Amino acid sequence: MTAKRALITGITGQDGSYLAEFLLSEGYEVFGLVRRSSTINYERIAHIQDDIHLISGDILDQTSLQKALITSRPEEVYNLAAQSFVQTSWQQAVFTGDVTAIGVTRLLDAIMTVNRDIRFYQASSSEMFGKVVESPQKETTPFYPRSPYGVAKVYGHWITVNYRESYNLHATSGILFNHESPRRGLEFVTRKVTYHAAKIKLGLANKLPLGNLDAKRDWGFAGDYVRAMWLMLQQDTPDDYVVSTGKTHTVQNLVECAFGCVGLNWQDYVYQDPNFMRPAEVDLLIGDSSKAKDQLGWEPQVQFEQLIEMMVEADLKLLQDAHNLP
Ligand code: NAP
Ligand code: G4F
Repeated sequence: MTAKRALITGITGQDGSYLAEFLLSEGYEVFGLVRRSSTINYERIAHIQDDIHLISGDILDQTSLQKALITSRPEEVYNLAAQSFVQTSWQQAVFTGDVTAIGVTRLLDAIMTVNRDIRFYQASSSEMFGKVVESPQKETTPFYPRSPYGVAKVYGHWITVNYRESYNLHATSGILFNHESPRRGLEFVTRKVTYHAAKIKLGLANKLPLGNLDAKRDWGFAGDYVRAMWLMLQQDTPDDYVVSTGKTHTVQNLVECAFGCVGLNWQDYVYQDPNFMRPAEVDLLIGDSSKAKDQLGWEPQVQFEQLIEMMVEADLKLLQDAHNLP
């Protein structure tokens, strides 16, 4: 039997790297769309680079998407490409819309042109719930986005639903709550905190500026969440699914946990910096993923405390290696 083929946009990102690993372990031939940059940023996929195929392209460039589909001939496409940092979306609102919203339509149109049998996954987000109108949030909870990023993701979600209903595409939207890992970008709050806790422990820093410590998030492990993406595309019928842990913690809980891992009192190092406050905040996210549990058989394996410990340990090792410390 020939291997199934999958194309991942955003393969150089946190989720793209875990998803590529997972699909390889399932016997897939994996293709990844990578955009041109003056320095190569393949750190997250360096260990599997010989096992995957990278195709040059950009979610902003329609023709490159069509060519990528023609070259890779995938059965499944996972659209993970996005300007994914909420804070930046206020500084670059139009760009965020072009990449994170209209990019989805470009890719769906390319699928319409090249092969309508391709199964499509859209990386939707709990940021769409924003100023939440009910808790916990589930598939039927109305959206109320609070950032240009959240607004762009709402567009991406609805265009996916619309192409499914208009053209009968196997197009699915995974509404994923925050998920983290040692590969998380340093600008996101979990990684910023675990990296700084490790740095302070090793005597390489002595301060950590943060924004809103009261915001609550439903944080899970990225490795668990990419499995849910794949399970969605194995269903006969496309649909929308919430993926979450069902537990919520404040940013302060996160800080306490990370500094606790290295035996330090967070209050000696953390201070509030207005530069990290947002013009509009998402105060509380907590997801109800019972549909994913019932229909996909998906459940998270890694708990919050384990996740933060894993990230702190990885950052300690990273810094020790980089600075030649025992
Ligand atoms: P990430 O680490 O920021 O990765 C984003 C990826 O998109 C990178 O590979 C990036 O490439 C690529 N990209 C950005 N602009 C592009 C463009 N114009 N053309 C092609 N590729 C482009 O994000 P992530 O955490 O892995 O998240 C993956 C997806 O899930 C994103 O769509 C995100 O919005 C969504 N999501 C994430 C979470 C979460 O908690 N992580 C939750 C819900 C939804 P470069 O490496 O070249 O920058
Ligand atoms: O880690 P964050 O930047 O993630 P945010 O905004 O929740 O977005 C992430 O999760 C979404 C899913 O819900 C994804 F769609 C999105 O792509 C991204 O992956 O911030 C989390 C919370 C916020 O309330 C923020 O105000 O932490 C608060 N925070 C407090 N101090 C901070 C900081 N966030 C950052 N990045 N940096 C701080 O210093």
